[in-house]
Amino acid sequence: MGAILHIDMDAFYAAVEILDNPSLRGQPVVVGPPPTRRGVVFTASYEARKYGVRSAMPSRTAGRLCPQAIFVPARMERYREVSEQVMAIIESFTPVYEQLSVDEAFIDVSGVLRRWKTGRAVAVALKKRMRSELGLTASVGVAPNKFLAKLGSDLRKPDGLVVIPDDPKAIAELLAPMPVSRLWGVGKVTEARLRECGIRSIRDVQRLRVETLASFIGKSSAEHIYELAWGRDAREVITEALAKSISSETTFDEDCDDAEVVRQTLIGEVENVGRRLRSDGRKARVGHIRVRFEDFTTITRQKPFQKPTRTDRDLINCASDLWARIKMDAPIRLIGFGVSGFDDEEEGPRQGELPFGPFEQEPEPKRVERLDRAVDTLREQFGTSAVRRGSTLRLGEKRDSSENDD
Ligand code: TTP
Ligand code: MG
Repeated sequence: MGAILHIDMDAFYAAVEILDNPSLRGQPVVVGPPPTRRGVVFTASYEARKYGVRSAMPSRTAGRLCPQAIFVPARMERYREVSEQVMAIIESFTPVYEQLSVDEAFIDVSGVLRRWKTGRAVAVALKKRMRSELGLTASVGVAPNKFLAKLGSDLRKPDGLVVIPDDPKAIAELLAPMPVSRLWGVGKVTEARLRECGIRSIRDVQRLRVETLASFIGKSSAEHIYELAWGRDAREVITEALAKSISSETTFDEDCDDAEVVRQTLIGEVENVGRRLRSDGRKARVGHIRVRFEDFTTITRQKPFQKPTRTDRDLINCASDLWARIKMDAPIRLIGFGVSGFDDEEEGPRQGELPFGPFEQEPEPKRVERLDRAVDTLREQFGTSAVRRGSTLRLGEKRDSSENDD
Protein backbone atom coordinates (compact mmCIF):
# COMPACT_ATOMS: atom_id res chain seq x y z
CA MET A 1 0.00 0.00 0.00
CA GLY A 2 1.11 3.54 -0.59
CA ALA A 3 1.89 5.87 2.24
CA ILE A 4 2.03 9.62 2.47
CA LEU A 5 3.98 11.50 5.12
CA HIS A 6 3.38 15.07 6.14
CA ILE A 7 6.22 16.70 8.01
CA ASP A 8 5.99 20.05 9.76
CA MET A 9 8.87 21.52 11.75
CA ASP A 10 8.00 22.59 15.30
CA ALA A 11 7.83 26.33 16.02
CA PHE A 12 10.13 26.72 13.06
CA TYR A 13 11.43 30.32 13.20
CA ALA A 14 11.68 30.17 17.00
CA ALA A 15 13.46 26.81 16.86
CA VAL A 16 16.06 28.26 14.48
CA GLU A 17 16.60 31.23 16.81
CA ILE A 18 17.11 28.86 19.74
CA LEU A 19 19.49 26.76 17.65
CA ASP A 20 21.64 29.82 16.93
CA ASN A 21 21.42 31.11 20.50
CA PRO A 22 21.16 28.18 22.93
CA SER A 23 20.65 30.49 25.93
CA LEU A 24 17.09 30.89 24.63
CA ARG A 25 16.31 27.20 25.11
CA GLY A 26 13.43 26.56 27.50
CA GLN A 27 12.40 30.23 27.39
CA PRO A 28 9.22 31.77 26.02
CA VAL A 29 10.63 33.02 22.70
CA VAL A 30 8.57 35.19 20.38
CA VAL A 31 9.82 35.88 16.86
CA GLY A 32 8.57 39.30 15.76
CA PRO A 33 8.82 42.99 16.58
CA PRO A 34 8.90 43.93 20.29
CA PRO A 35 5.56 44.81 21.96
CA THR A 36 6.48 48.50 21.83
CA ARG A 37 6.43 48.41 18.02
CA ARG A 38 3.64 47.84 15.57
CA GLY A 39 3.52 44.47 13.88
CA VAL A 40 2.58 40.85 14.41
CA VAL A 41 4.15 37.72 15.81
CA PHE A 42 5.64 35.33 13.23
CA THR A 43 5.73 32.43 15.64
CA ALA A 44 6.45 31.58 19.26
CA SER A 45 8.18 28.75 21.12
CA TYR A 46 5.90 26.25 22.84
CA GLU A 47 6.84 27.81 26.19
CA ALA A 48 5.35 31.11 24.97
CA ARG A 49 2.30 29.36 23.52
CA LYS A 50 1.34 28.23 27.02
CA TYR A 51 0.45 31.86 27.65
CA GLY A 52 -1.71 32.02 24.55
CA VAL A 53 0.82 33.63 22.23
CA ARG A 54 0.09 32.70 18.61
CA SER A 55 1.28 33.42 15.06
CA ALA A 56 -0.20 36.54 13.44
CA MET A 57 -1.17 38.07 16.80
CA PRO A 58 -0.10 41.72 17.37
CA SER A 59 3.19 41.83 19.30
CA ARG A 60 1.53 44.17 21.76
CA THR A 61 -1.02 41.49 22.63
CA ALA A 62 1.71 38.86 22.92
CA GLY A 63 3.64 41.11 25.32
CA ARG A 64 0.54 41.53 27.44
CA LEU A 65 -0.18 37.78 27.55
CA CYS A 66 3.41 36.87 28.35
CA PRO A 67 5.36 39.80 29.86
CA GLN A 68 8.51 37.71 30.39
CA ALA A 69 8.64 36.67 26.70
CA ILE A 70 11.93 37.26 24.88
CA PHE A 71 11.25 38.96 21.55
CA VAL A 72 13.72 38.34 18.74
CA PRO A 73 13.60 39.96 15.30
CA ALA A 74 12.94 37.67 12.32
CA ARG A 75 15.84 36.68 10.05
CA MET A 76 14.17 35.46 6.88
CA GLU A 77 17.36 34.60 5.04
CA ARG A 78 18.50 32.31 7.82
CA TYR A 79 15.10 30.52 7.89
CA ARG A 80 15.27 30.00 4.15
CA GLU A 81 18.73 28.53 4.52
CA VAL A 82 17.60 26.05 7.20
CA SER A 83 14.48 25.32 5.16
CA GLU A 84 16.72 24.22 2.28
CA GLN A 85 18.59 21.91 4.65
CA VAL A 86 15.28 20.44 5.82
CA MET A 87 14.20 19.79 2.22
CA ALA A 88 17.60 18.28 1.36
CA ILE A 89 17.18 15.71 4.13
CA ILE A 90 13.69 14.88 2.85
CA GLU A 91 15.04 14.59 -0.67
CA SER A 92 17.68 12.11 0.48
CA PHE A 93 14.83 9.73 1.33
CA THR A 94 12.94 10.20 -1.94
CA PRO A 95 12.61 12.87 -4.62
CA VAL A 96 8.83 12.45 -4.52
CA TYR A 97 7.98 15.25 -2.12
CA GLU A 98 5.93 18.43 -2.32
CA GLN A 99 7.10 21.46 -0.38
CA LEU A 100 4.10 23.33 0.99
CA SER A 101 5.78 26.12 2.87
CA VAL A 102 9.08 27.00 4.47
CA ASP A 103 8.85 24.17 7.02
CA GLU A 104 6.30 21.72 5.63
CA ALA A 105 6.17 19.02 3.01
CA PHE A 106 4.21 16.02 1.80
CA ILE A 107 6.29 12.97 1.00
CA ASP A 108 5.08 10.01 -1.05
CA VAL A 109 7.09 7.11 0.36
CA SER A 110 5.35 4.34 -1.59
CA GLY A 111 8.39 4.14 -3.90
CA VAL A 112 10.82 3.48 -1.04
CA LEU A 113 8.78 1.05 1.07
CA ARG A 114 10.73 -1.90 -0.26
CA ARG A 115 13.71 -0.53 1.61
CA TRP A 116 11.96 0.93 4.64
CA LYS A 117 9.07 -1.52 4.99
CA THR A 118 6.67 0.94 6.63
CA GLY A 119 5.81 4.61 6.50
CA ARG A 120 6.43 4.73 10.24
CA ALA A 121 10.02 3.56 9.75
CA VAL A 122 10.63 6.38 7.26
CA ALA A 123 9.08 8.87 9.68
CA VAL A 124 11.24 7.70 12.59
CA ALA A 125 14.41 7.90 10.47
CA LEU A 126 13.43 11.30 9.11
CA LYS A 127 12.82 12.75 12.57
CA LYS A 128 16.08 11.28 13.83
CA ARG A 129 18.04 12.92 11.02
CA MET A 130 16.35 16.29 11.53
CA ARG A 131 17.44 16.12 15.15
CA SER A 132 20.98 14.83 14.64
CA GLU A 133 21.90 16.86 11.55
CA LEU A 134 19.97 20.08 12.15
CA GLY A 135 19.19 20.03 15.86
CA LEU A 136 15.48 20.55 15.14
CA THR A 137 12.35 18.63 16.00
CA ALA A 138 9.58 17.90 13.56
CA SER A 139 6.09 16.45 13.76
CA VAL A 140 5.14 13.81 11.23
CA GLY A 141 1.87 12.27 10.17
CA VAL A 142 1.83 8.97 8.26
CA ALA A 143 -1.38 8.05 6.45
CA PRO A 144 -2.91 6.63 3.29
CA ASN A 145 -3.46 10.10 1.85
CA LYS A 146 -2.48 13.76 2.05
CA PHE A 147 -5.43 15.00 4.08
CA LEU A 148 -4.96 12.39 6.81
CA ALA A 149 -1.18 12.78 6.84
CA LYS A 150 -1.50 16.51 7.47
CA LEU A 151 -4.11 15.91 10.11
CA GLY A 152 -1.79 13.38 11.74
CA SER A 153 1.22 15.68 11.89
CA ASP A 154 -0.89 18.21 13.77
CA LEU A 155 -2.33 15.83 16.36
CA ARG A 156 0.67 15.49 18.67
CA LYS A 157 2.77 18.59 18.16
CA PRO A 158 5.56 19.19 19.08
CA ASP A 159 7.89 16.29 18.26
CA GLY A 160 4.90 14.13 17.34
CA LEU A 161 4.57 11.00 15.25
CA VAL A 162 1.08 9.83 14.40
CA VAL A 163 0.35 6.90 12.13
CA ILE A 164 -3.17 6.66 10.75
CA PRO A 165 -3.64 3.11 9.41
CA ASP A 166 -5.59 2.46 6.24
CA ASP A 167 -8.77 1.36 8.02
CA PRO A 168 -11.85 3.23 6.76
CA LYS A 169 -13.94 2.52 9.86
CA ALA A 170 -11.28 3.64 12.32
CA ILE A 171 -10.59 6.71 10.17
CA ALA A 172 -14.28 7.68 10.12
CA GLU A 173 -14.38 7.35 13.92
CA LEU A 174 -11.22 9.36 14.38
CA LEU A 175 -12.63 12.19 12.27
CA ALA A 176 -16.19 12.15 13.62
CA PRO A 177 -15.75 14.34 16.73
CA MET A 178 -13.54 16.92 15.01
CA PRO A 179 -14.91 20.30 13.94
CA VAL A 180 -15.62 20.74 10.22
CA SER A 181 -12.88 23.38 10.09
CA ARG A 182 -10.43 20.45 10.17
CA LEU A 183 -11.51 19.56 6.64
CA TRP A 184 -9.16 20.90 4.04
CA GLY A 185 -10.90 23.71 2.13
CA VAL A 186 -13.38 24.58 4.87
CA GLY A 187 -12.53 28.16 5.68
CA LYS A 188 -14.39 30.72 7.76
CA VAL A 189 -17.12 31.27 5.16
CA THR A 190 -18.00 27.60 4.58
CA GLU A 191 -17.73 26.93 8.29
CA ALA A 192 -20.25 29.68 9.05
CA ARG A 193 -22.57 28.49 6.30
CA LEU A 194 -22.44 24.92 7.64
CA ARG A 195 -23.08 26.12 11.18
CA GLU A 196 -26.24 27.87 9.98
CA CYS A 197 -27.36 24.45 8.72
CA GLY A 198 -26.61 22.88 12.09
CA ILE A 199 -23.39 21.20 10.95
CA ARG A 200 -20.48 21.61 13.33
CA SER A 201 -18.63 18.33 13.58
CA ILE A 202 -17.38 16.00 10.91
CA ARG A 203 -19.88 13.47 12.30
CA ASP A 204 -22.65 15.88 11.27
CA VAL A 205 -21.31 15.74 7.70
CA GLN A 206 -21.00 11.95 7.78
CA ARG A 207 -24.65 11.66 8.79
CA LEU A 208 -25.87 13.57 5.74
CA ARG A 209 -26.40 12.39 2.23
CA VAL A 210 -24.08 14.14 -0.18
CA GLU A 211 -27.13 15.51 -2.05
CA THR A 212 -28.36 17.18 1.12
CA LEU A 213 -24.95 18.70 1.74
CA ALA A 214 -24.94 19.91 -1.88
CA SER A 215 -28.21 21.77 -1.30
CA PHE A 216 -26.44 23.73 1.46
CA ILE A 217 -23.09 24.56 -0.08
CA GLY A 218 -23.23 23.61 -3.76
CA LYS A 219 -22.38 20.40 -5.54
CA SER A 220 -18.63 20.64 -6.01
CA SER A 221 -17.85 21.82 -2.46
CA ALA A 222 -20.21 19.20 -1.08
CA GLU A 223 -18.58 16.34 -2.96
CA HIS A 224 -15.14 17.46 -1.89
CA ILE A 225 -16.06 17.92 1.78
CA TYR A 226 -18.03 14.71 1.92
CA GLU A 227 -15.06 12.68 0.67
CA LEU A 228 -12.76 14.29 3.22
CA ALA A 229 -15.27 13.72 6.03
CA TRP A 230 -14.83 10.00 5.36
CA GLY A 231 -11.08 10.40 5.20
CA ARG A 232 -10.84 9.96 1.43
CA ASP A 233 -8.52 12.17 -0.59
CA ALA A 234 -7.19 11.29 -4.03
CA ARG A 235 -4.74 14.18 -4.38
CA GLU A 236 -1.27 13.20 -5.54
CA VAL A 237 1.98 14.51 -4.13
CA ILE A 238 3.04 17.06 -6.72
CA THR A 239 6.79 17.42 -6.78
CA GLU A 240 8.17 20.81 -7.69
CA ALA A 241 9.98 19.02 -10.45
CA LEU A 242 6.70 17.72 -11.87
CA ALA A 243 5.98 21.26 -12.98
CA LYS A 244 9.20 21.23 -14.96
CA SER A 245 8.74 17.77 -16.38
CA ILE A 246 9.43 16.54 -19.89
CA SER A 247 6.38 14.71 -21.10
CA SER A 248 4.62 13.41 -24.15
CA GLU A 249 0.98 12.48 -24.44
CA THR A 250 -1.63 11.45 -26.97
CA THR A 251 -5.32 12.21 -26.99
CA PHE A 252 -7.14 9.51 -28.92
CA ASP A 253 -9.45 10.63 -31.72
CA GLU A 254 -12.05 8.37 -30.18
CA ASP A 255 -11.92 7.17 -26.57
CA CYS A 256 -9.96 3.94 -26.59
CA ASP A 257 -11.06 0.79 -24.79
CA ASP A 258 -8.40 -1.48 -26.25
CA ALA A 259 -5.74 -1.96 -23.55
CA GLU A 260 -3.19 -3.15 -26.11
CA VAL A 261 -3.59 -0.02 -28.21
CA VAL A 262 -3.18 2.13 -25.11
CA ARG A 263 -0.04 0.22 -24.13
CA GLN A 264 1.51 0.59 -27.54
CA THR A 265 0.71 4.29 -27.52
CA LEU A 266 2.28 4.61 -24.09
CA ILE A 267 5.49 2.97 -25.36
CA GLY A 268 5.58 5.57 -28.11
CA GLU A 269 5.27 8.37 -25.54
CA VAL A 270 8.01 6.83 -23.41
CA GLU A 271 10.32 6.67 -26.40
CA ASN A 272 9.60 10.31 -27.28
CA VAL A 273 10.52 11.32 -23.75
CA GLY A 274 13.68 9.17 -23.78
CA ARG A 275 14.77 10.77 -27.03
CA ARG A 276 14.27 14.26 -25.61
CA LEU A 277 16.19 13.38 -22.46
CA ARG A 278 19.11 12.06 -24.47
CA SER A 279 19.20 14.94 -26.89
CA ASP A 280 19.12 17.37 -23.93
CA GLY A 281 21.86 15.35 -22.23
CA ARG A 282 19.81 15.06 -19.06
CA LYS A 283 18.88 12.29 -16.66
CA ALA A 284 15.64 12.09 -14.73
CA ARG A 285 14.93 10.82 -11.25
CA VAL A 286 11.16 10.29 -11.38
CA GLY A 287 8.81 8.92 -14.01
CA HIS A 288 5.07 9.43 -14.20
CA ILE A 289 2.15 8.40 -16.33
CA ARG A 290 -1.04 10.33 -16.84
CA VAL A 291 -4.30 8.71 -17.82
CA ARG A 292 -7.50 10.55 -18.62
CA PHE A 293 -10.72 8.56 -18.87
CA GLU A 294 -13.75 9.36 -21.01
CA ASP A 295 -15.40 11.28 -18.16
CA PHE A 296 -12.26 13.47 -17.90
CA THR A 297 -11.18 11.92 -14.59
CA THR A 298 -7.42 12.20 -14.74
CA ILE A 299 -4.99 10.20 -12.71
CA THR A 300 -1.25 10.49 -12.37
CA ARG A 301 1.03 7.83 -10.96
CA GLN A 302 4.69 8.48 -10.30
CA LYS A 303 7.70 6.52 -9.18
CA PRO A 304 11.37 7.26 -8.63
CA PHE A 305 14.03 5.46 -10.67
CA GLN A 306 16.66 3.63 -8.68
CA LYS A 307 19.29 5.90 -10.21
CA PRO A 308 18.92 8.94 -12.44
CA THR A 309 18.48 7.61 -15.96
CA ARG A 310 17.79 8.34 -19.61
CA THR A 311 17.68 4.81 -21.03
CA ASP A 312 14.55 3.60 -22.77
CA ARG A 313 14.83 0.38 -20.80
CA ASP A 314 14.50 2.12 -17.42
CA LEU A 315 11.80 4.45 -18.69
CA ILE A 316 9.75 1.61 -20.18
CA ASN A 317 10.06 -0.51 -17.05
CA CYS A 318 8.88 2.42 -14.98
CA ALA A 319 5.94 3.12 -17.31
CA SER A 320 5.11 -0.56 -17.21
CA ASP A 321 4.99 -0.67 -13.41
CA LEU A 322 2.90 2.47 -13.29
CA TRP A 323 0.52 1.24 -16.00
CA ALA A 324 0.03 -1.94 -13.96
CA ARG A 325 -1.33 0.24 -11.14
CA ILE A 326 -4.11 1.63 -13.34
CA LYS A 327 -7.43 -0.13 -13.47
CA MET A 328 -8.78 0.33 -16.96
CA ASP A 329 -12.47 0.23 -16.13
CA ALA A 330 -13.53 2.86 -18.65
CA PRO A 331 -12.41 3.96 -22.12
CA ILE A 332 -9.33 6.15 -22.16
CA ARG A 333 -9.16 9.59 -23.71
CA LEU A 334 -5.54 10.42 -23.15
CA ILE A 335 -2.38 8.62 -22.20
CA GLY A 336 0.96 10.22 -21.44
CA PHE A 337 4.36 9.65 -19.91
CA GLY A 338 6.75 12.12 -18.38
CA VAL A 339 9.88 12.42 -16.32
CA SER A 340 11.06 14.99 -13.80
CA GLY A 341 13.63 15.64 -11.10
CA PHE A 342 16.51 16.22 -13.45
CA ASP A 343 19.98 15.37 -12.38
CA ASP A 344 22.00 17.74 -14.50
CA GLU A 345 25.47 16.91 -13.20
CA GLU A 346 27.89 16.11 -15.95
CA GLU A 347 29.19 12.68 -15.07
CA GLY A 348 31.01 11.84 -18.28
CA PRO A 349 34.80 11.33 -18.39
CA ARG A 350 36.89 14.45 -18.27
CA GLN A 351 38.79 15.41 -21.37
CA GLY A 352 42.03 13.50 -21.91
CA GLU A 353 40.91 10.71 -19.59
CA LEU A 354 40.22 7.27 -20.88
CA PRO A 355 36.54 6.55 -20.30
CA PHE A 356 37.42 3.05 -19.08
CA GLY A 357 40.63 1.02 -18.92
CA PRO A 358 41.81 -0.81 -22.05
CA PHE A 359 40.86 -4.25 -20.71
CA GLU A 360 37.71 -3.29 -18.93
CA GLN A 361 34.35 -3.68 -20.50
CA GLU A 362 32.31 -0.63 -21.17
CA PRO A 363 29.97 -0.33 -18.19
CA GLU A 364 26.49 -1.71 -18.81
CA PRO A 365 24.52 1.57 -18.52
CA LYS A 366 26.79 3.24 -21.07
CA ARG A 367 26.26 0.44 -23.55
CA VAL A 368 22.51 0.60 -23.10
CA GLU A 369 22.60 4.32 -23.63
CA ARG A 370 24.69 3.99 -26.80
CA LEU A 371 22.14 1.57 -28.17
CA ASP A 372 19.36 4.05 -27.40
CA ARG A 373 21.28 6.79 -29.15
CA ALA A 374 21.85 4.61 -32.21
CA VAL A 375 18.11 3.96 -32.32
CA ASP A 376 17.45 7.70 -32.00
CA THR A 377 19.73 8.36 -34.98
CA LEU A 378 18.04 5.72 -37.12
CA ARG A 379 14.68 7.16 -36.23
CA GLU A 380 15.79 10.63 -37.22
CA GLN A 381 16.77 9.26 -40.62
CA PHE A 382 13.98 6.81 -41.30
CA GLY A 383 11.10 7.86 -39.09
CA THR A 384 9.77 6.54 -35.81
CA SER A 385 8.17 3.37 -37.09
CA ALA A 386 11.36 2.24 -38.84
CA VAL A 387 12.86 0.90 -35.63
CA ARG A 388 10.83 -1.34 -33.40
CA ARG A 389 11.89 -2.42 -29.97
CA GLY A 390 12.51 -6.07 -29.19
CA SER A 391 9.85 -7.92 -27.26
CA THR A 392 11.92 -7.71 -24.05
CA LEU A 393 11.02 -4.05 -23.91
CA ARG A 394 7.31 -4.53 -24.27
CA LEU A 395 5.22 -3.08 -21.55
CA GLY A 396 3.81 -5.47 -19.03
CA GLU A 397 6.26 -8.24 -19.74
CA LYS A 398 8.58 -9.66 -17.17
CA ARG A 399 11.73 -7.71 -16.65
CA ASP A 400 15.18 -8.94 -15.79
CA SER A 401 16.03 -8.73 -12.13
CA SER A 402 18.69 -6.04 -12.46
CA GLU A 403 16.00 -3.48 -13.10
CA ASN A 404 15.07 -0.60 -10.92
CA ASP A 405 12.20 -1.77 -8.91
CA ASP A 406 11.39 0.51 -6.02
P1 TTP B 1 3.86 26.87 10.99
O1 TTP B 1 4.40 25.53 10.64
O2 TTP B 1 2.42 27.13 10.83
O3 TTP B 1 4.18 27.19 12.52
P2 TTP B 1 5.45 26.81 13.38
O4 TTP B 1 6.40 25.96 12.64
O5 TTP B 1 6.04 28.08 13.92
O6 TTP B 1 4.82 26.04 14.59
P3 TTP B 1 4.17 24.57 14.58
O7 TTP B 1 4.33 24.03 13.21
O8 TTP B 1 4.95 23.81 15.60
O9 TTP B 1 2.75 24.77 14.99
O10 TTP B 1 4.64 27.97 10.19
C1 TTP B 1 6.01 27.87 9.87
C2 TTP B 1 6.68 29.22 9.97
O11 TTP B 1 6.03 30.15 9.13
C3 TTP B 1 6.61 29.81 11.36
O12 TTP B 1 7.70 29.37 12.17
C4 TTP B 1 6.63 31.27 11.10
C5 TTP B 1 5.97 31.44 9.73
N1 TTP B 1 4.59 31.92 9.90
C6 TTP B 1 4.35 33.27 9.78
O13 TTP B 1 5.27 34.05 9.50
N2 TTP B 1 3.07 33.73 9.95
C7 TTP B 1 2.03 32.92 10.28
O14 TTP B 1 0.89 33.37 10.45
C8 TTP B 1 2.29 31.51 10.40
C9 TTP B 1 1.17 30.58 10.76
C10 TTP B 1 3.59 31.07 10.21
MG1 MG C 1 5.75 24.26 11.61
